[in-house]
Amino acid sequence: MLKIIDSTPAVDGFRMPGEFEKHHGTIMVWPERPGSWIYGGKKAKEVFTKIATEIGKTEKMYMLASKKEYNTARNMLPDYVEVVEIENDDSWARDTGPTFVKSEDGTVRGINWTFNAWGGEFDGLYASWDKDDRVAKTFLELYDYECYDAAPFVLEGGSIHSDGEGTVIVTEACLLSKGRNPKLSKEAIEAKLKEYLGCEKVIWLPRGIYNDETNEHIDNVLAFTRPGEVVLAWTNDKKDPQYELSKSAYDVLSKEKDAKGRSFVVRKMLIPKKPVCITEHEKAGFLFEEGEDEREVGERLAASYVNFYIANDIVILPQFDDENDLLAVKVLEEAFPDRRIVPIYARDIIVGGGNIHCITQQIPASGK
Ligand code: KQY
Repeated sequence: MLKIIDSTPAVDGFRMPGEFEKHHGTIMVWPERPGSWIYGGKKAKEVFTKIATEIGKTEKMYMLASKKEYNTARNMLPDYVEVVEIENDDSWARDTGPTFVKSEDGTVRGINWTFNAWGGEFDGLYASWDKDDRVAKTFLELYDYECYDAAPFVLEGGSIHSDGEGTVIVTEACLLSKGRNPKLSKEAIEAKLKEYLGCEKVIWLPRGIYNDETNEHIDNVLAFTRPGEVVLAWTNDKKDPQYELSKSAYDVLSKEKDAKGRSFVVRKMLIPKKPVCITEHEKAGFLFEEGEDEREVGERLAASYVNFYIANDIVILPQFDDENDLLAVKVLEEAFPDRRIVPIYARDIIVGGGNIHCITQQIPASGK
């Protein structure tokens, strides 16, 4: 039975570690939804397999799959990936999986947030999300993690980044959007983040990545590479709609200090030079349900190299077959001198609306 802790992480001395801290493992969810993964998800399944295979070499890898897809996942994935049967509506483990917190003595617990498909009745992306909303608790129960239940507070893991040392960064565009917690003020939302993530300071960037259907999650525009150091999605093209969005983030970061009083080292990471847009062939491969947000030919996707995932020893970086691909590799090589950068072609993920960080969720290692 799932053990719900009747308290909050802050009161109990728990905090959300940085993603760059040691992991026990990673959770992913096998791609299946026809409104996200085109042509039966053939290519998506291949790229998810590639990512899980890489991560599984360096930490425990859990792949959640529906009963219907269990055998396909089992047959495609290496033996060292644990395939777990859990029903779901889609594959965004960052948003539907638990967020983990850790105490000084090394105990790890999970948080369950309410998930409403990025905006519920207001501007959510699909009409029914009840299976996704159960994923976090089901995983915590199966693997015996104690749970802080933050429901009915609505939040996705992609909308927060923690440095593990008291600072969390979010975007106003997402956390203050009408489809999340419209009855809560900015101050009340910030208080919730402090209570559940055990942080002392929340930094609000105004915006995220242009046309990001999550209402501009932080994890597509900015990531911590270590405490005090971030990478920021950037363009030098003043005519690009991303320019003002990135500039507003840069202006905040240039003036702000983190919870420990440090100014930020900001590494700019150019977005793909050529906008990544839906093709006719891609559009024809989707099967949308009633009430689901549909893609259009020519629609610009929120493609950003910042949506990378830090695993033990490696960083998995999305690539778009673009002239800026290699620049992104170089930025990460500088930011992570002790990790191997693993570039993976990720067009087959971004057509679903997110990227490598959005489909992964880290579980911190227990112990000191
Ligand atoms: O970016 C994410 N964290 C999720 C993207 C969801 C897209 C749904 N089509």
